[in-house]
Amino acid sequence: MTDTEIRDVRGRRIWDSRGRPTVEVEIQLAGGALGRAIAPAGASTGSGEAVDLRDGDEMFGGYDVRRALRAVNDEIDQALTGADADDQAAIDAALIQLDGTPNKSRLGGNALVATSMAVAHAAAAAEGVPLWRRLGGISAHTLPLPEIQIFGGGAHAGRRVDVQDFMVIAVGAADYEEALDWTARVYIAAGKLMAAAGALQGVADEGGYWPVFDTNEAALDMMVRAIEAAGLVPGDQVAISLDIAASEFGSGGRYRLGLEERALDSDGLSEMLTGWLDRYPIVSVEDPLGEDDEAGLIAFTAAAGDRVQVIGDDYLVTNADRVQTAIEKHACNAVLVKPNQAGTLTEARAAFDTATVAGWGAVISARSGETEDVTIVHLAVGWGAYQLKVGSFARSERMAKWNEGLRIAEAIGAKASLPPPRVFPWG
Ligand code: 2PG
Ligand code: MG
Repeated sequence: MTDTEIRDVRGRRIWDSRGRPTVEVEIQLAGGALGRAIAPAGASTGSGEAVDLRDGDEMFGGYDVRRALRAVNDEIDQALTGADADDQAAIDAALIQLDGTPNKSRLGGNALVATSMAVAHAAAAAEGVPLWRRLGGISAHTLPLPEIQIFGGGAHAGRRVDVQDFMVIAVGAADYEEALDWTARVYIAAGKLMAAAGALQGVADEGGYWPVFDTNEAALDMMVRAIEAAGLVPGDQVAISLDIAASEFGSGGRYRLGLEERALDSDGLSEMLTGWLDRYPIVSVEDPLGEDDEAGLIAFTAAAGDRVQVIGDDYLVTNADRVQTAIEKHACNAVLVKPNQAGTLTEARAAFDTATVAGWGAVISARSGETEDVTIVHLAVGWGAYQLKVGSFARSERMAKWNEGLRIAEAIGAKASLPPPRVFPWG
């Protein structure tokens, strides 16, 4: 028996940032080490994602997770007890095989991802190091560039505006700490400008201001004003990043902007977005077209991929095979990596590696339903990911992650650095 042999797998029901039940898993190792992780939950999910197992009955709008917890405490506990937590790949392969479905629907992507991440934490604890250090080794020193939401829209704000995330990236910041300082200044400035306009109405699901705007583009104007009001230079110091989440307002190449009462075809939406690229300091656009509109994604990437990062989220769903296909088809030039879209850390890592080996960008990302779990920050540093997306600069389920990055930067010390500027060569 080794110290890293799994002694016990325990699931418990806890609550996420939307007040919905979610799965927490604790892994106890023979040597006494403990690992714990919590499953997040998306709202604008891609159809190819690993599926959360929800009870679907009258409790909590069908969102209860008693069945997923039973899976953890019965089948998963039995299968993993005695296995070696040191071998993440073998653990994840066992979880995938035990579930037996292509989309993790039998045991639940929520049960699987919480287990997979808890195993990683337990193995790190057994080694006596934080997870980022276990994954990245002693040479890990790169902090991810934060992508931080200022206005939340789409499915996270009752579709008040169509575009889902209006974010900033502090492209000119000298280090991680300064990137957060600058973002805090922009966030505060945006709140003051919204208040002055009589448009401050609280925040959306990820902590960005509620988007009280007449058009989607008006939010972009406000972003630029907020960056300037914070005393920063739009584009040079702080750039704009968007998640259009187009699958939420269109399918089959037909899109409907509810706010502006406009219908667009794929070319029309592409043209609208490239027009924004001409007029605003935008460095990154996620899901510009719907997940089923591959031709549209290819056309957009051909038109704009040399001056902006084009991220696939709903379209790629953290799946290495899909990333490989998209690389061959030039359908994007970056991937969003959400561990719970894949269901296990090994699969998420494969999607990340497939992208980065091809020279693509890769953004490790939280979900709109989150908790105090900070695993993704450790993955970003440990895997050497250049970017991290966590929602806004408010609400503790978001701040827990940004703050964990500060602790990791401090632990790395003088060698801690942001990625080289070539992340956004067009910035
Ligand atoms: C996204 C995420 C995070 P959700 O679309 O990128 O903003 O949203 O977790 O609801 O899928
Ligand atoms: Mg997205």
